[in-house]
Amino acid sequence: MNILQDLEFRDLIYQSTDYDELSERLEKGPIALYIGFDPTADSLHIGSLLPILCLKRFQLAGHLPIALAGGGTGMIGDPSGKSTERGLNPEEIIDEWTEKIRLQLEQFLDFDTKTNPARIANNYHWLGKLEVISFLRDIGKHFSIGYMLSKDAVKSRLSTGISYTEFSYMILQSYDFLKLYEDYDCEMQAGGSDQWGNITAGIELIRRVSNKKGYGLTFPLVTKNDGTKFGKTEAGTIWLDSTKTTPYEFFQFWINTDDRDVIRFIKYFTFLSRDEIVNLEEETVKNPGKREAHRILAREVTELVHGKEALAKAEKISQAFFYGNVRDLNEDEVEEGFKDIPSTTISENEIGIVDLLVTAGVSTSKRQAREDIKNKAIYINDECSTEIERILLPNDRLHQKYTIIRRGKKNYFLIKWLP
Ligand code: 629
Repeated sequence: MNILQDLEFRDLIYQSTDYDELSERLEKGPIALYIGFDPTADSLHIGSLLPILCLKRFQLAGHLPIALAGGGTGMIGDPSGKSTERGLNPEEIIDEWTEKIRLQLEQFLDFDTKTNPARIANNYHWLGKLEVISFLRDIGKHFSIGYMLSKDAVKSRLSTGISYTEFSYMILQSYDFLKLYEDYDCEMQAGGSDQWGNITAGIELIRRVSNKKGYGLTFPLVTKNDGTKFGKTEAGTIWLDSTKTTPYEFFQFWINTDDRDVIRFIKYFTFLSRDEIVNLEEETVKNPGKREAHRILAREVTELVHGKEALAKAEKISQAFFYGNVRDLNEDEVEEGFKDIPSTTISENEIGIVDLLVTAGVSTSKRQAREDIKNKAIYINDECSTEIERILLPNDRLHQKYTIIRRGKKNYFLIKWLP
């Protein structure tokens, strides 16, 4: 299967410039292609993962990926897909974020292979040097206002408002494509479906300035069957930075994929082969209760983003919760696993269980606490605790500082003891 057939099998192609021409060009030999990522936060999130993995797919197929960090465009703000004007962040912050994003992008691509090494660029290097007079004379002249107004990102904002700053964004992204074409022979730009307007504007600029042919490709927006937004949970955005979203949370996010989405996400986010995916799909239809596809999805993506070791830890924490043996977790694992679980700090050296249950919000009243204990619903460090008079002592602490309370099957609470 060639790269286009693979992308098609995975339903990864949303729009492209003339398909037959593109297909012919890709058959001819390696093509350099790029995708841009603006520093709008101090980390990329899983919304960027699909495009990053597509760069990797192209590299694995022998092509030359360029990951572009938008140190310059990040100073302006892309109106694509945004219904309101964005605030401008301070330049020092954007510089810091650009560097972090550059490092994240690096980890997914191969820079050492002799045949088709990946490259990384930061458009601040050229956009930051542009002079307003030459910019307007040399580049601005190629953009008619009518053309710019016809782009969705602008058109949709005319009634609600768009500044000249954001209006100009497409010119900068177009200039990037031209620049990368000239300096790196980069013939193709890809991106999410929201980037189609910017990509085609760049192709148009390349045609006008250099009389050369540019190619464009977009991926579908990742949707979910339940209609909620992909990449967010109640706890917030799923980031690629492990200090913002722990590998355990990351793993859980994928494990919790809706059954109706799981095969589609395996196609989007893993490098499983077509045969493996087809088999897995059959297996899932036969045996949906096994959740084999969910496990494979979570394992593959967590390993891709966080590595083998972090995956092993995430799986260990997940199992401890599932089988009720949190006692086996080491200090690190408790911290990672309980990051988002309600916790209470206790300054006493010892405390009666009924008081503790009320203080920690496990039970709503002392009466309820006694009731819960009698009903065998309370577990201390995953051991059922039936004694109403029990006093929690220092040796009820894991790693000298934690006690884990569970009510029923899966309501966990963390007690942190002050030393
Ligand atoms: C300069 C900047 C370029 C080319 C692209 C860019 C960034 C682009 C953009 N992209 C989104 C972003 O940075 O805003 N103008 O958050 C984001 N992208 C990945 C996918 C996307 C897109 O990084 O293209 O569609 C999300 O899936 O929204 O010369």
